[in-house]
This record gives sequence, C-alpha cells and structure tokens, in this order.
Amino acid sequence: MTCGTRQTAAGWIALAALLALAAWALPAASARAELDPGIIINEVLADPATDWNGDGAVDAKNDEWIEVRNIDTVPIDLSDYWLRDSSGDTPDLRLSGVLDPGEHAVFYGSDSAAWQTANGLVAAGFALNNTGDLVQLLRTIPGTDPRQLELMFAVSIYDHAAEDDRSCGFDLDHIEWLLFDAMFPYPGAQEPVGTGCVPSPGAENLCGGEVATEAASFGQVKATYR
Ligand SMILES: [Ca+2]
Ligand SMILES: [Ca+2]
Ligand SMILES: [Ca+2]
Repeated sequence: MTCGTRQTAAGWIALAALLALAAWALPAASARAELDPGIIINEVLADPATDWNGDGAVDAKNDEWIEVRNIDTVPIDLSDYWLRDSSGDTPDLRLSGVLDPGEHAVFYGSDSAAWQTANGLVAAGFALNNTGDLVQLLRTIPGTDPRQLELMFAVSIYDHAAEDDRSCGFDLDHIEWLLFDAMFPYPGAQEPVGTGCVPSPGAENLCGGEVATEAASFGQVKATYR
C-alpha cells in the first residue's frame, strides 16, 4: 500500500469489544465459530454532498451508502444479513440479492428508508452520524423463531471521515482502513489520514495505483424488499 495507514487501535478495540459482546450473547460455541464473516462492510459514506443514489436530488439521508463485499469463495444470499448504525437495536435494512465471491453491493439510505416504510418502521434511513458512528453487519441465526440476529462485523467511522463526500473503506486485502477523500481532501493527521483516492460505491476500493481485477458492479444486486 502506498496510501493510508493501518486501522487505529481504537477502531479495532471497538470492533473487538463488539465481537466479544456478540460472542457473549450467543447461545452456543458452534454459533461463535460462524463469526468468521463471509460478508464484510467494505466502504461507508456517512455525509453525502452528491446525488450518490442517482434520484436527481442530493439528500443527507437518502444518499448515504454502505458497501458490502463477499470475501468468501462461494455465493452468499444477502437476505440473511442486516445493517444498522449505533443507535438502537432495530436493523435499518435487511439486505437482498445474492453476491458472488469478490463481488460488491452498495445500499443507499433510500434503500433503507424504503425497507423501513415497507415494514412499518420510521423511514429514518441509516442515519449515519456525521460526528462518527459504528456501522454494524448482523446475520440471522439459522433456525431461530422468532428471528434472532448475531453481530458479524463492525467498522468505526470517525468524525473527520464523516464529512462531505469522504468515504472510509478497506484496501483490497481488507487490512488497512483508508480514507477516500478525493472529493473533499482531509489535511489533518488523524487516522485514517487522507489518501486523495476516490469513493467507489459498488466497486473495488482502488487506491495508490492498484489495478482493478473485476468490473464495477453498480446495481448488480437488485433491490427487492420482503
Ligand atoms: Ca440522491
Ligand atoms: Ca449522515
Ligand atoms: Ca468500493
């Protein structure tokens, strides 16, 4: 990597604490073993200043987005997965579609609001805080009725990363947590520091001269709601 720095300790501590909490809440060791996620949160844009969802309007709620990626070797049904931020226990969106290995899917605040409306919830969208937030990916625990969810993955979005059209995301190896700030450069020293790289909803997080190994997959996952 030629840009960015390693995820700060604070971020991983937050993640570790959450996973520990999730593990504590799980009923059986067998369920804990499944915490190796096939789907990860790959990139997040919390403070949009652009019409990212393409509906013709720039909207603080509807144009937020969260990108997920399949890092497994088999296709994964996204309908087992849910997204939420740090406020409340209720998920903000049930994902949909099937992701092939290495593929990305991006979900917008408008997707979240539509799903919430369809399910009798307040259409608040993801409501990602512009002062920082914790974005969480949950998965349905198989065989639970009523349905129970387990926390699979979480990422911290810091205050300086939640500013006009800056996104945060992993490098291609899912190790470094980078700031994609080409549209609103971050001059500060707080990690993740600025890279000058561009946000990439639905596509690989290229930065520092990396070469794409797959075509962009905008809209590849059809937005269907239960
Ligand atoms: Ca829009
Ligand atoms: Ca926001
Ligand atoms: Ca991306």
